[in-house]
Amino acid sequence: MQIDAIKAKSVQLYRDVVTQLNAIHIDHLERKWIAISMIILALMVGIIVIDAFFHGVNPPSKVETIDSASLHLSKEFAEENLGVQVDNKGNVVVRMVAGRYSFFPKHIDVPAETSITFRWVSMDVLHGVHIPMTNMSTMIVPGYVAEITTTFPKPGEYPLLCNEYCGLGHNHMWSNISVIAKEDWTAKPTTPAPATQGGSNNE
Ligand SMILES: [Cu+2]
Repeated sequence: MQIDAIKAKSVQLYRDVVTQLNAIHIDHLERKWIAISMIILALMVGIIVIDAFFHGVNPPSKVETIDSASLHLSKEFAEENLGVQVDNKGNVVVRMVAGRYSFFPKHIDVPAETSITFRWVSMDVLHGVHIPMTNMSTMIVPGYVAEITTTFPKPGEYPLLCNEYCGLGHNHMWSNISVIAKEDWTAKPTTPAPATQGGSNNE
């Protein structure tokens, strides 16, 4: 009985709103523009929803959290684990810490034409990292791990800049990356590896 009453009230309310809207004079052209704006809005929201659910486009951190205050005590981001490492599957992983006003370590060597996974954390405030001439750009939000996988197509020197204002020294916050030809790159193995007799040792 009560549900019927609510239903009847809602229908009446809907009718009232429609009647009132019809009573307002809206110019024909204006009506068209309202429709166009609504279509654009629906398109934008649709793109965001499709990207989020079907293409996996999510915030860069993927909600992997970390305590910024105790990074030096964490296993992964302790000082001795920073920089370039090759894991046991042969993937190149770079771990870097951003802090006012530098990236640590200050300089790294990576191979060209190789997929490299960067893992970033912030020790203090919000930072950003951008490597000009590449598609590498992400925010480094304190408390989260930002992960990006990229490939440098050719050897060279690449600057690495902070692109989120983080304080008075922000414009001095940069590092650089030397991208070395794949065959010349010698990585520090994570586990003692047998001595290699020349040639490529990063496969
Ligand atoms: Cu900055």
